[in-house]
Amino acid sequence: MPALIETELSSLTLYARGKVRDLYSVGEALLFVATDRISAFDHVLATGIPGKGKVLTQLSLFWFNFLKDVVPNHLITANVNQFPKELAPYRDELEGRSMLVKRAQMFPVECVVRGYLSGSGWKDYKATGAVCGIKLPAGLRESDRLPEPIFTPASKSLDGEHDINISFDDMVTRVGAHSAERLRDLTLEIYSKASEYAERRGVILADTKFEFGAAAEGIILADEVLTPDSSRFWPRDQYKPGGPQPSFDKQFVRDYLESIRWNKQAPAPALPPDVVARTQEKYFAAFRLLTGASLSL
Ligand code: Q0Z
Repeated sequence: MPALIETELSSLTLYARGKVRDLYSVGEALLFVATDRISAFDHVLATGIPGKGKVLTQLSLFWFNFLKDVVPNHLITANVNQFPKELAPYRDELEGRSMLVKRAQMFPVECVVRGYLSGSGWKDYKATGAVCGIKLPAGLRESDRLPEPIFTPASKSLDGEHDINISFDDMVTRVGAHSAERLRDLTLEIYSKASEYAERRGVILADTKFEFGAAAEGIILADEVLTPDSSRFWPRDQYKPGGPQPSFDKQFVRDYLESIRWNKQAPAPALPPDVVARTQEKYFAAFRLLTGASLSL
């Protein structure tokens, strides 16, 4: 199975290209395609991970279904047989890795929730004793579980690349108090339900990010949800607070890039076949652990 690095659905209008996802306009709807691209240290690598986009798509579909009684979502269908006729030429390329989704008016804020102290949250806490203005108890260590999950919104920087943590008051300024409160409450409710489930299945969901939009039916959950690209997944059986945790999916990639002492400047290097194979197996393992099903590609 070769990796799908880039889609080129030439009869469609490209709506947006992200680091690893491609989004096209299809009439009133959007076509969301997850490629096999992988990023590390903020760069897309020269090698893809075959099947990664399928794993992430199938995992998002699992969570959309798991959460459907908490919040409606943007999915129209992921069944290529139900896609509009204009997508027929691309059927084989799209199967398993794409979703036809409702166009929503996206809220200009990333809804981040943290159950554990890691990444920018840990940096912020070390410097200020707070994360996004939320005061936390003294004496917490890196990767510690928080007394309760916290909502730490972020906004896209102007280059669209990095997220910048903002306070809840900043979020209110951007989306209004009513929407800000509803998005916060939904984010915490989704995290609570999903993280409790994941932990029972051996995966700690340290933090994650949701994007919501407004549609005819009200607020809907959009984008991808609770995938290793939008979340920090840690293997529960290796959890050891007091330092950084190994990444469920990208640890072999990071270790390899450190071992070759890549300077983290473009161009990003390629990965050797064994790193690709072991990383691919981690994505399949995450899918099996969380859904109880094995993915056949
Ligand atoms: C998501 C993004 C991607 C690049 C726009 N249902 C929706 N309605 C309107 N807009 C979006 C969605 Cl999901 C939307 N993004 C993020 C996704 C590639 C950027 F696949 N941008």
